Amino acid sequence: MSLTHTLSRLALGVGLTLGSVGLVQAADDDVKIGFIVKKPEQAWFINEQDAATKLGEEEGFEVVRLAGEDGQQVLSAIDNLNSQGAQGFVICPPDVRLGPAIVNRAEQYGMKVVTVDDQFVGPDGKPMASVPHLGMSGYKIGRQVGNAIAEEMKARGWDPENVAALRITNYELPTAKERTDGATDALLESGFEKANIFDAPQQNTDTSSAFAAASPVFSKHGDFEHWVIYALNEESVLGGVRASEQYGLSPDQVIGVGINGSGAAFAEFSREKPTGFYGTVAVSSTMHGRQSAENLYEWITDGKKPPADTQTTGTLMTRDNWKQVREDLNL
Ligand code: FCA
Repeated sequence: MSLTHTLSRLALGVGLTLGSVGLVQAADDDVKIGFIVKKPEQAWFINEQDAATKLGEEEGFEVVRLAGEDGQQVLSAIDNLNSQGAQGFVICPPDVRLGPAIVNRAEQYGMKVVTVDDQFVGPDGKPMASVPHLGMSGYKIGRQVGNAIAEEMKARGWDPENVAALRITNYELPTAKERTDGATDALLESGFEKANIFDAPQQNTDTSSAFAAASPVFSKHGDFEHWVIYALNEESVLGGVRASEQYGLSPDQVIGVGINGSGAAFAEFSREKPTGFYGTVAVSSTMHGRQSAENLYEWITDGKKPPADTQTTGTLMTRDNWKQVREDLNL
């Protein structure tokens, strides 16, 4: 072997070694994940994205915050992430039935996907167990809502005969159905009149869609003296409460209990006078954001696939204890 040949092999060897060290470092430094949410303007999702971003800063990875308000926007968000070199993303999808399409696109790019809050549904109508998920234990939290309403009805001495329920529903979203089913079951067990429950199906999971769904229900059943209001989240319950006010009901005629414990509830509890929004079952969006991002990061860096389904719990938050609960849940 000639000297020059040997030297160039050596140089190549050194180059390769240095090159691979460089690569390893680059891989560590360059972890980038997306965090795509269906409602980027809602406090719950802002907090989740904030918490994930903060975790990334602490652990040295980058979080790209993106909106995915419909299927088209989600797919372009994934394309965008791929062109930025992201290795995966956390997503709360705008429609759970987009799951297979989202997984397909991610697989094309070799990206890892985990869901938060709303779990993908497969073509068979069942949850897509292959995609790691972290979300609320919907039925249990729903039961907490129903129990809180039942207790407050008792405290106010309401006669179930004169109490109607405005149940704002979203049956296309399984977690929403679990939550309102849980609340309904707990209410019925407490002695609520089944015939007094009226449905207001909402198109979406926000305040305006709930308001639109709720208004006609009040006009149609105006003969009830007292109302309770529940839904999949506090944004929707707030839509119902606003509709009750517009219809002319006073706060002492209404008990609305939501779910989330985000800025929407804090703003309501901070009003000088109580409204028909009595409380909300608070869940830590901070924990949802951090944990889902952490799970994905570990999957990318250590190859450790996150648990298939992690379910979180909630705490009742009212005007009386909201500041304390907020602190306890790190919100
Ligand atoms: C759904 C709801 C959100 C929040 C989340 C955990 O996505 O739309 O408001 O409750 O579940």
